[in-house]
Amino acid sequence: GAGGVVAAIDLGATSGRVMLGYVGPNGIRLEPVARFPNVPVRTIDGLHWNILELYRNVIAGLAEAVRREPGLASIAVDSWAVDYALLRGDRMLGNPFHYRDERTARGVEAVHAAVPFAELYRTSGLQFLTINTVYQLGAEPRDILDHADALLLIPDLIDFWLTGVRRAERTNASTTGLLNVHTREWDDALIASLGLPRALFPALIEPGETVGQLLPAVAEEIGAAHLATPLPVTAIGSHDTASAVMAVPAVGDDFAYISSGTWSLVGVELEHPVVSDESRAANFTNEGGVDGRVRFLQNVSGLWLLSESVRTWERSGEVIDLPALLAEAAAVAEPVAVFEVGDAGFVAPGDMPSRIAKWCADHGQPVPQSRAEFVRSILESLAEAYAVSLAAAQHLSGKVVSTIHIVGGGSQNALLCQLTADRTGLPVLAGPVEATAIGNVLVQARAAGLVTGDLAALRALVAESFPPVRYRPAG
Ligand code: LFR
Repeated sequence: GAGGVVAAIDLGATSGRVMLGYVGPNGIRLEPVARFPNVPVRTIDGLHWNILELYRNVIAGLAEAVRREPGLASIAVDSWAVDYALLRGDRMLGNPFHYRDERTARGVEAVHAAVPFAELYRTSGLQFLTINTVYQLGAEPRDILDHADALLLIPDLIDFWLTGVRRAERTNASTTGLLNVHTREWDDALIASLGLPRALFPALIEPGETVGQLLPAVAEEIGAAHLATPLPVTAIGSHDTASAVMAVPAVGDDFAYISSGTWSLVGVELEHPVVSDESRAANFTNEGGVDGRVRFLQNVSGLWLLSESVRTWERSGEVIDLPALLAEAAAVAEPVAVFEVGDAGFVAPGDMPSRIAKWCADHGQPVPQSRAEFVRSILESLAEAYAVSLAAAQHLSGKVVSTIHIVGGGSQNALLCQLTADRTGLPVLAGPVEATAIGNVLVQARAAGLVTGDLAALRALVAESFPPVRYRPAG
């Protein structure tokens, strides 16, 4: 292809962004167009995403993108997984819940009473996480489910608002717990066993296919109505982790990845799922990847532990200088506590340092005494969890890796990258920080014919455009 430009909308758990992605045979360049906070809202019935505010920012960002680049070839949206809106016709039935809302505990009980976890795992290949769509649906009131005629995951919802077309993008649909891991289709038998209306689940769409053209009213709103060709919205790996893994700048095949942001998604890429009893017991997931790959990985907690700690400290009115705090953490000389980052007690928002201190006290570990010690303890504990997960991923899949790629926000945390190299004994290649947006851009660019090639070729392009930083293990 001769190259061109597309717009990527990437909605993260703490912020969203709109980027222009310039793609050609010689590389990729990202230009940030808009960045906006994503702040959840607690109302009487629980914790919600402020979805209309997000959509308003998406529209404003797209208007700016079109103003800068009238030659835009395509638009695509990705976000975190599992969360959804229920609709009846064009109307959204209530505001989407945040996956950290506590109601899912009820859902887990209801779902496992109908279908035991071992059977869910055999069918969907998905690790047990209370946040999974299936457990959220288990907590939905019956009358609301019966009243709805569609369930749309967050990127599918934005795509629907942009185009009027309802689809379920396959990589993100794989995080619902209702997709069959072998056929990659909605599992009708499972959906029936759970008493869910089959009609809620829209036709699936593959990354690279066109969702639809912008609705005339939307095109008008973003200043694209006068463009010569109508703007398509393209399906991509709309699960942010699918796009991030797509954009890992790997040169060979023997790599593991850590997509490190609010969560850390730690694993390997496979051709076929692994749904053994052993992988179930180890709680490994088989999520759908771009180009039919399997993301065999584990959700390890992530920078959420750090950001929620910082939020706690800032509640007293103080402003935390994170780079300075990280430097202090790197200088801590005494051994610090290594705690269980995946403990269920760390999932909900709120005072994180107190919860970490309590965990350490309860488990006979030294309680961090300063902010620097808390930060060091968080990063050591994350790096240790990465090492344990990576060893398990290799053991369970039979895939042996020689390099670890860290992409996303955590790739900019030098201390975390070094500790990961030290605790795994493997070289870490860090970056790009915007892997998700890059994966989003590349799949649309390929669909639009701006660039050609298989996954390996696209990854080589990422490596050329965003050379990763290398961390060697100590000793
Ligand atoms: C990362 C991510 C994870 C998913 C979690 C909740 O942003 O998408 O892959 O497990 O958020 O949706």
